[in-house]
Amino acid sequence: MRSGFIAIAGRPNVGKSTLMNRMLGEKIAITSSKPQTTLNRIKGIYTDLEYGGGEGLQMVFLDTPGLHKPHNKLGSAINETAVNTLSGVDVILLIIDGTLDFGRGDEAVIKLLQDTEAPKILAINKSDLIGPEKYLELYNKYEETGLFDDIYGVSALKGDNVEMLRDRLADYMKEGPMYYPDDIATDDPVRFIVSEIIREKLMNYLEDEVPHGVFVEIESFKEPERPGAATEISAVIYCEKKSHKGIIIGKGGAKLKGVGKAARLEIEELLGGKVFLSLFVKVKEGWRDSERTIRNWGYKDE
Ligand SMILES: Nc1nc2c(ncn2[C@@H]2O[C@H](COP(=O)(O)OP(=O)(O)OP(=O)(O)O)[C@@H](O)[C@H]2O)c(=O)[nH]1
Ligand SMILES: [Mg+2]
Repeated sequence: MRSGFIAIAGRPNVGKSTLMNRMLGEKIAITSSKPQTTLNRIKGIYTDLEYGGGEGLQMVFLDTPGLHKPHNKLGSAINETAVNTLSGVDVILLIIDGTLDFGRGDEAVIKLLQDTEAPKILAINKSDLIGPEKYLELYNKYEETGLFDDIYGVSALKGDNVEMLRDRLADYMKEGPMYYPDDIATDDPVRFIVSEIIREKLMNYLEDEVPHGVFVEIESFKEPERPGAATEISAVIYCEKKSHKGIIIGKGGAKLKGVGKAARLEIEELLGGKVFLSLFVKVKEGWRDSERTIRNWGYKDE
């Protein structure tokens, strides 16, 4: 068996989670068009028992929060999670957004990578949106750094070159154990995945500052009492301000209903059965700057 760990790193919103999901062929990490969607380290497991004529392959992907200049304690904590993930892996996959020009944020990421030991591969993502000139410009810029063993242009959204990239990453896997059973794509607990699905819908349906100050806590999770009955889930959505609570609930409760329905449909798919989902909204003033809350809610990498 060949196995190992791959850290997926890069600035916010470049498509890290989309690319991980695409490499796994399954949705594990939530995604949105807004930066700072991923707030924890999310594990995605790819197993191919047929690999190498039956030798077998297991690649453990670690999707990380986007590297950025933090503006609050939550930001610092998630940055730390991302940076910590870069050590101890077999290979680092840096992802950049091909539609953006190289800037100071990218410079900072390169500096950070210079201090890491693992070999590195670069993926220039969103290639579906750019022409060859833009691609070449970025390619040359990153090639110059001498940091990367290989550079690929990919589209996580369309799937272009993604398999090729995954095959290349497999080269870095070493003779080793099968870390996880071959039939699971993540070992994140169901409760966590459910809370993430709800948070994803909030990220998608809300605007401006509101979605970034949202935390979802699963209050209760009751398995169906008999076959065919619904799983009963109740969750609390915490937001940072009273005014945000109103926005989340919406006129006559319409917004929250929409979020609830979209989340329920996806949770039903995940669990393979009916779900009864109740959502409540509470305010926790300025929690993103509370060290204690961030720790309690599992955003601090210990
Ligand atoms: N056109 C296009 N859009 C993409 C591609 N990959 C990702 N996106 C979009 O880019 C946005 C961000 O994707 P995510 O996967 O959430 O990005 P991320 O890097 O995980 O972001 P954070 O978790 O916030 O750090 C989403 O709207 C995706 O649909 C791509 O190859 N092409
Ligand atoms: Mg992400």
